[in-house]
Amino acid sequence: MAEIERCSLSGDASPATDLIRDAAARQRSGAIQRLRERFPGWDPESSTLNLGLATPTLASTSLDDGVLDGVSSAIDRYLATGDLGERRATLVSSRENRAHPIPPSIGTERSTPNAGLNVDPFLGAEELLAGNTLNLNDAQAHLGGRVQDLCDDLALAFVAHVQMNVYVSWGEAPGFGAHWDDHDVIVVPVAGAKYWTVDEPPALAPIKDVIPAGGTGKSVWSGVLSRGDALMIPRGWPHHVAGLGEEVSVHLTASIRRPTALDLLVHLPSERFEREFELDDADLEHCLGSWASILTTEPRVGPIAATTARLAGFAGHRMRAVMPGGAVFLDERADAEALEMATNNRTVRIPRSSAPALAELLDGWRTVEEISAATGSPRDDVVDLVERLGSVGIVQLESPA
Ligand SMILES: O=C(O)CCC(=O)C(=O)O
Repeated sequence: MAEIERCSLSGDASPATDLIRDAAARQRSGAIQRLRERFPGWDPESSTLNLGLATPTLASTSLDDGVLDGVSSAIDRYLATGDLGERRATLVSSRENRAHPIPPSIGTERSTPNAGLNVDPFLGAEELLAGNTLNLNDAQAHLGGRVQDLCDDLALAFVAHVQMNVYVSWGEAPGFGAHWDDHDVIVVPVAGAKYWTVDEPPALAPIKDVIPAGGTGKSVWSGVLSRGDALMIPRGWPHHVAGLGEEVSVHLTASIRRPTALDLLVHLPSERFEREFELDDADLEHCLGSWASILTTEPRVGPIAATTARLAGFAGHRMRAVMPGGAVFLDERADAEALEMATNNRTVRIPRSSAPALAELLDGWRTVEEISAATGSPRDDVVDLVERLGSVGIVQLESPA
């Protein structure tokens, strides 16, 4: 997105921006509540408030809600049939504890002109049995709607970029060895068990390439994780993993990338660096808003479903709007008729009279008819709003059964 002028989180104190801001805050609270239910024993709210220095937390996952059902076979199918680019999938060598692109020796490229690289199942199995680890990054779109829901809730709760990474290994595979990540991590085992050790962090809020990458040897937690457990490892806490016994082990890692001060400063307009450098509240609000406005979630439906829904005037379709960055307003572009928001890395103009309808869409799944009845907005205005929000990628749609 081109550099945008001033972002505001509070809006212009009009009824329209107040309504949207409050609905976005409720959307975030709803996500925090759902996370509490999915991970009993973990308090996402206190985690979202700290700067990544809370201690690791062991929680459980409520498996009966089906989040992990079918995930193992979805991973397998993706490895064998997906188009695995260099950063999408890696092979972590047990000798070097380092990730490499999938080597041509285990990749299959079908003989069609546009074929992409996949992992050959039998040759991949040989690598696993030799103690190497297969890793898939940013895999959430392939793991089913429940995993995507989890990613969306984490993104909303933490106001952060969230992606789901996958690790598959066999036996005593050592994976990456001791290392720390510059993002928060939630480990969710899917199959098999692994022994995890977490160390004290090497420094307060360590920065990559400044603080050494390995462990500190001062273990604060260790134990076996298997399906039904979840381990929250804050940014900067070194961890290492060892497989157990003769079984295939699969775990998901939600990586939650909250902004550091450096990430935020990147959003400061360049002319602010030319004057005597002193940040005021408006600068900070702009940096936070601009960071939040580039957060995205994965689309749920493609152009076929969107076209079908539009042709039907959305009749009977349930939909909701998801703004992972919350409400970010561009007050300088607003006028008496409309306000402008920055979301999902784009900007969208919204008639002020549509603010109640947007609040409904942020509050949960609704049909156009329900929104129209609840807000008194004419049906055509609600459809116009859905089209506007859809064109910036924040509408999730469910087709009628
Ligand atoms: O299993 C591995 O190889 C490393 C896993 C890891 O570090 C993680 O999930 O964050």
